[in-house]
Amino acid sequence: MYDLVPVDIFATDGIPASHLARHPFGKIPVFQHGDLDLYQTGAITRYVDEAFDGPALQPTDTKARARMNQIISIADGYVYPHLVWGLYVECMEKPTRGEVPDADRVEKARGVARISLDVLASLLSAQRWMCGDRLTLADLYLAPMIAYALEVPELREMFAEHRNLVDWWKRVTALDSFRETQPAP
Ligand SMILES: N[C@@H](CCC(=O)N[C@@H](CS)C(=O)NCC(=O)O)C(=O)O
Repeated sequence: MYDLVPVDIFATDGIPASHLARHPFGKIPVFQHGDLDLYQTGAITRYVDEAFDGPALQPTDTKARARMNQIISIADGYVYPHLVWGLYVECMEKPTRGEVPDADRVEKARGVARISLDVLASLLSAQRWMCGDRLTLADLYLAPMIAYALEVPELREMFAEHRNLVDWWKRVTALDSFRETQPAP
């Protein structure tokens, strides 16, 4: 049982002070469990996996765990800044606000997007999930980022070049946890 509390960090009058007290960098998400306050998604997701019941989402095998951590890092370091901010926000969101996309940023993001999808397809290979037979945090980390990325027509085309990613995406979108955590429009 949990409460999901939306915070508008883009509010016109600035980030709410109560939120800044919880996240000094002013980002989302933040997490609270009893007397534990946490920010940084990597820390939150690993804690949730370890502190609550349910299937383990981190492999115990050292090599598979290293692979999961590598994919999480790729998601944070390349997929999120370039596919979500560099392409989704620039090409899909900005125009709806009457703003012009930053051409240099888009161009750079395009290059990183291609590498990112090639790399993810290669790491996925013929496996069911990113790190093998079992769903891990790597799949769940990528899921919301890929959902945004696939709103961008050119990324949809790039993604469709990888048959294994398309099949993986069908499995991800069929997860109850994915369907139940769709953001409000
Ligand atoms: N390293 C942080 C990054 C958090 C982050 O960038 N969150 C995004 C939303 S998912 C955000 O708050 N963006 C607003 C901004 O950059 O102003 C984490 O892993 O939690």
